Formats: sequence, structure tokens, C-alpha cells
Amino acid sequence: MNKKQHVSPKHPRAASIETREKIIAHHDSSVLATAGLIAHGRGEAFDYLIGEKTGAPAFRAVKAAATSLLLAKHPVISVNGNAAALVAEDLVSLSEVTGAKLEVNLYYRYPGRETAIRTVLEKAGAKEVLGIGEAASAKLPEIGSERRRVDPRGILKADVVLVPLEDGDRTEALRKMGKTVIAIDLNPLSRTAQWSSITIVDNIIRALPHLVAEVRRQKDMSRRELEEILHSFDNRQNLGSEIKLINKRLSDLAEKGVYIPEVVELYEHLEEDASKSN
Ligand code: PTJ
Repeated sequence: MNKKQHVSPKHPRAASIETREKIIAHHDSSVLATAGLIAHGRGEAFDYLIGEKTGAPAFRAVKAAATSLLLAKHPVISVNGNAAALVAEDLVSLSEVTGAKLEVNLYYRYPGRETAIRTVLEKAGAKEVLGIGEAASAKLPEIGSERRRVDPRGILKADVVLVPLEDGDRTEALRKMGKTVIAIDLNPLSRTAQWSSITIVDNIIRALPHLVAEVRRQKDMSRRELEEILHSFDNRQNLGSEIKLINKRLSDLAEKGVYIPEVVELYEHLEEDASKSN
């Protein structure tokens, strides 16, 4: 059991530390798998690379994802430990605005985790949660892990599945079954990001509110307008733009060396002092 640390709101990384505290607390209550802590750290590293903000390619993917969910006949939101820990309320809002079902689907289906996640979702307002216990009675082909267990009312019959923070195997299997897969993954190089139909390279904490807002914005659009949005989206190209964005950001940073304004100022003062003393 971990003791919650007090985080000063003045700390420059307060939001990031608060998120860590949340993740740790959910690990203590079995919502989060231990590997979920590692996955979170990997996500943080990629978030630094994209500048910890939603970039233009991610907004394009959010737009296409919203359209895809609105056009779907049987949309499903797959929920794992990290997603439930970080954005339970937003997942429920997304389910409400799109009519998508919420289904718990886990890599580490250890005793107690499914029900712990269901409790978190229900506390956030979910009326129905699929994929719990015997309800996950169907099996996806060619997957070695517990992720293969799905609910016949949910992922099995879904035409569009949103998979936040995945491991690539299931995304690959779902695509091979002809389903549209929307992923939210900070790593544009992950197998999930590469296999998905629409990849939102962004932190799930920022991406989900954008997605909910975008669905609301598109709700009154005609079917034709929606189909045009999907038609003009190219995931391969968009992933390329995402990698270029990281590349450019790193090149710019490499030029400057430091980017924190106070540190830049400090260097300028030191240079001034040095030139005065020469
Ligand atoms: O809850 P379970 O049992 O289903 O297990 C979930 C984990 C996350 C442990 C499992 O799916 C896993 O091992 O995932 P990976 O292979 O580590 O992939 C997780 C991906 O999510 C990585 O590419 C991370 O960069 C990315 N990621 C981590 N945090 C975030 C994120 N993407 C978006 N938002 C985040 N906050």
C-alpha cells in the first residue's frame, strides 16, 4: 500500500505528479495492472516528445474517430485498467453521446480486476458494463492473451471499437476480422498505432474530452458530410505527420539546447556577464 503524497499546486509538474498519484492509488485497488505503471511511464516519455499538447495530426484523428463512432452500427469502447484509472468520467460521457457500449477487456484478467473496473465506471455514471466474468464468453481468434475473451453483445459483434492504451495483438486481430479500430496511443510507433484504422497520438487525458466535444459538434451533420470526413482521412499519412511533428520538435530543441524560459534567461545573463568581464 502506498501513502499518498501531498503535491504542492506550485510545483511546475504538479499535474503530472497528481496523475501519477491517481495511477498509484488505482494500482493499490487492483484497477491498474502492475504493468500499467510501466505503460504509464512509457506514455509520459512520448508525451514529452510531442510537447504535452494535442497537435494538429491528433486533432485530425479525433475528428475522424468521432465520425466513425457516429456512423457505426455497433460501436464499443474497450476499457482496460489505465483507461478506467485516468478517464472513467470521459469514457462514460463518450458512451452516452455516441451510444457506444462500454466493455471491460483486460490483458491481465486477474481475479477482482474486472469488478474493480466496473465499480469505477459505475461510480462515473455507467449504467451497463459488458465483459465481466462469464459475460466475456466469446473468443477472438489468434490471440494468446486474456484479451481474446470478449462479450458477444459487445466487441464480438462491434463494427467500430475504440481501444485506448492497447497492446498490438488484439488490434491486429480486430482489423483482420474486418472491424474499424480507433486507438489512443502516445507512441506512434507502437504496433497498436500502426495496426489501427484511426490512431489518435495523444494523451488519453486530453484526447477523450476533445473526442466527446467533437462528437457533439458532428451530431447534426448529414450522413454525406460525415462520410466525406472519413473519406478524406488517411491514417498512414497522419501517422507520418505525427512522426514529422516529433522530428521537427526535436530538431528545434536541438538548436536551442534548452527551452525552459527561465533557463534561457539564465544563460543570457551568464553570457552578458561573461562579455562584460572580457
Ligand atoms: O489493464 P490491462 O490488464 O489490460 O493492461 C493494460 C496495459 C497498459 C498494461 C497493457 O495494455 C500494456 O502492456 O500496454 P503496452 O504494450 O505497454 O502499451 C501501452 C501504450 O499506451 C504505450 O504505447 C504507451 O506509450 C501508451 N500510453 C501510456 N499512457 C498513455 C498512453 N497513451 C495515451 N495516453 C496515456 N495516458
